[in-house]
Amino acid sequence: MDLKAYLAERRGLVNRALEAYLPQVRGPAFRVVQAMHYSLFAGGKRLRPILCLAAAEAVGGDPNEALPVACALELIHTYSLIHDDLPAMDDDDLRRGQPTCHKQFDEATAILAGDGLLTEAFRTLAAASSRYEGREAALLEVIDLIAAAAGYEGMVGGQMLDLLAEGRKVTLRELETIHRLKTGALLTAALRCGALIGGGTRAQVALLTSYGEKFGLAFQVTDDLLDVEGEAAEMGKAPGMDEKRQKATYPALLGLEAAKEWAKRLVEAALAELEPLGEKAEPLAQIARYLLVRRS
Ligand code: GRG
Repeated sequence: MDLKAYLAERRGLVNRALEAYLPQVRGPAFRVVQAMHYSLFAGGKRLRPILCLAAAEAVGGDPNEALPVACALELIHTYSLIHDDLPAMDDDDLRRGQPTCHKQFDEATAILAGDGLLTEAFRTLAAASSRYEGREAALLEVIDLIAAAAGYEGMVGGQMLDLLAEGRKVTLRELETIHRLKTGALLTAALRCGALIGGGTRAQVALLTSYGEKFGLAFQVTDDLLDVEGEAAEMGKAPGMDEKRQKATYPALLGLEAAKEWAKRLVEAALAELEPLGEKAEPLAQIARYLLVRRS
């Protein structure tokens, strides 16, 4: 399997669907829609939607069926990046290789663009009900899971813990909790929801959820490693920001080599969860291995 071609094909599928779901830039409040478009189409790997589609595929479902759910996850992810970049949070100037939303527009517009994307995500899910006739219970479960993963028990809670940890020493356990919530919850939801909407059995959904939990942590460890070793041109943002802000990271807490070893062990553990799913889970296996060599 050619992973590069697979990712490019899936990114195209997701981008076309996102274009169709997002409202057109018009109307009296067009500026906020313009800002939503700007951040959504400023690049991005589309990792969460791709994982969602691949999870549906891994349980024998049709990935196209999972597109509305996949797109809702990307809308939420983009909102979180816009808000994370605001002066009140990380105060970043560059994201996905372009000026951040508040730099391109202004702070108030960026806040509203994030709010607009979050709201649109749930509208996209609600509008998908006609597509899932006879499977409304699965769709409701998906909506509940995504809300929990994005909200105070997930990403929003993780962001709060991260802000509260600034300027003090955190333990490895605390760091893991922050990342499990801040980044891991939405990644895990992508896999779980893809498996549910793909018609997976409870056992298959559980396997993909476990894969997601390990993948989520491995993703964060490799994100921390990229901040130390990555190149700005490839990452679309400046490296070295974690150290500058004295943020707790895996390389800072464990050392560079031990952090790399930890990422490898997490990827191996994620791969083990896929074994019972066989060939259909090959894309997910390759995406997990790719974490260890990613440059952005
Ligand atoms: C503001 C509610 C709120 C939450 C923000 C996700 C998040 C929480 C902040 C992002 C901060 C950050 C850089 C975390 C590291 C891991 C991460 C989420 C990286 C960005 O995700 P990618 O690499 O980005 O999938 P692209 O641009 O490819 O979509």
